[in-house]
Amino acid sequence: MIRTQVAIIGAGPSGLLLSQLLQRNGISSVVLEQRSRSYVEARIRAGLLERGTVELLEAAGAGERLRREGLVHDGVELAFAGRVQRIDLKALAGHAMTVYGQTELTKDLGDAHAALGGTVLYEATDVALDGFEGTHPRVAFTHQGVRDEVECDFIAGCDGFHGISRASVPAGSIQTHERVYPFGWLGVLAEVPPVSNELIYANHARGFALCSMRSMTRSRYYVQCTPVDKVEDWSDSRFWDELRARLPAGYASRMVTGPSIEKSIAPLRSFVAEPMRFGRLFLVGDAAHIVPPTGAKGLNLAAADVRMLYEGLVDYYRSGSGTLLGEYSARALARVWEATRFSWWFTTLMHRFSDDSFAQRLQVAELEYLVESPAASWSFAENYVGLPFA
Ligand code: RFL
Ligand code: PHB
Repeated sequence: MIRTQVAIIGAGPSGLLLSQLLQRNGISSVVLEQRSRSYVEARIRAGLLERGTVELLEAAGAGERLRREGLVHDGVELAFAGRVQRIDLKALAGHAMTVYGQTELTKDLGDAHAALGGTVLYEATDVALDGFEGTHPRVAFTHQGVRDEVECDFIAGCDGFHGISRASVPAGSIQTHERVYPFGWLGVLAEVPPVSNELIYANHARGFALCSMRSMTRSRYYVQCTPVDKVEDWSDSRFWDELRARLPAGYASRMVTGPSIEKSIAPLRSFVAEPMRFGRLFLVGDAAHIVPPTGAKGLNLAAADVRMLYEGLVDYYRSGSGTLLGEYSARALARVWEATRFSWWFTTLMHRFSDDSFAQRLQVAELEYLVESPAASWSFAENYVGLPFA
């Protein structure tokens, strides 16, 4: 039996960041992760960090390489109807975004955590939560063939959309809201210089495309695909042809192509579970909510949850007051719904849903308004860089 203050399920960005922040404030935790460390660190996902996320990583002592290697982007480009328009995020909303891969961020957090002597039990299977509705929460698990248990004050469910934490809550205590979009994103990573210095979000009659990057020599590109497409359907040459077809001519002719290092398809969905607290169990990050990647909000929302929970836990252990912890669910959900709205809106604006020419013309009209109207550009920019914390 292991005794700790906070049991954390999942060693993704949410779980590692929370554990690290608690550790630096003298609060003990044990992280239980079902996969191996190398598997967790190889998962290619997000790439774009809000300023608040960067600050939290620095507070966790995991921001040194990020400061050195992260690419600061002051703007983004929107391509539609044959034109390209830049939105100056820095000038409009006062903040830039930082390009830094989730793979690198997870490695940095893992290293910082190990350096502080934090405990992560990788390949912990059959995790089972109990007692969180009372005063003695427990988490049972199997590690290296031995069944064991963590006794704790609180459980943080940081185990992603398919995790066990949300599934452990009695059905009558939780409400879920969901929108599944009729398309996916096919993503390719390639060792080629990015086509532009900034990200390009493209609305095209053939479907959405996104040009992102991981460094000045490594590009991350996406095209909208059907929900039934398989990675095997997409040879590298088919992918590059499709991407070029969806970009303005200047970019298409300039784009450097090369063999893919990774290729994967992600379905798109919006999902929110309410509340995010059940007695002594708190849901954090993708365990509680999913946004489509269009707004680059998923990882940033997870970090915002971590910030609020960590503040509540520090306050609880310092002052004995449960007030901030009691506000966790409402505070986190307020931000979650703002980001859910923005991600849904930007997804709806940029993707092709059907052959409906009326809908396509409306998208172009809205994009024209977005780039021409200072008020509309400002609204986009303040949401994209991340709304301020209350
Ligand atoms: P994770 O990363 O899913 O980690 C959960 C961890 O829990 C483990 N786990 C379990 N452990 C023990 N027992 C169990 N029963 C368990 N079940 C699961 C898992 O193995 C895993 O290690 O959730 P977390 O930490 O909340 O982090 C969330 C982010 O990973 C996610 O929101 C982002 O990747 C979303 N996202 C993006 N977010 C951004 O902010 N900016 C972006 O640019 C961005 N781009 C993206 C994205 C997600 C994408 N995909 C693939 C969905 C681009 C894509 C294509
Ligand atoms: C990425 O680089 O993977 C990325 C960037 C912006 C998004 C989504 C994904 O909106």
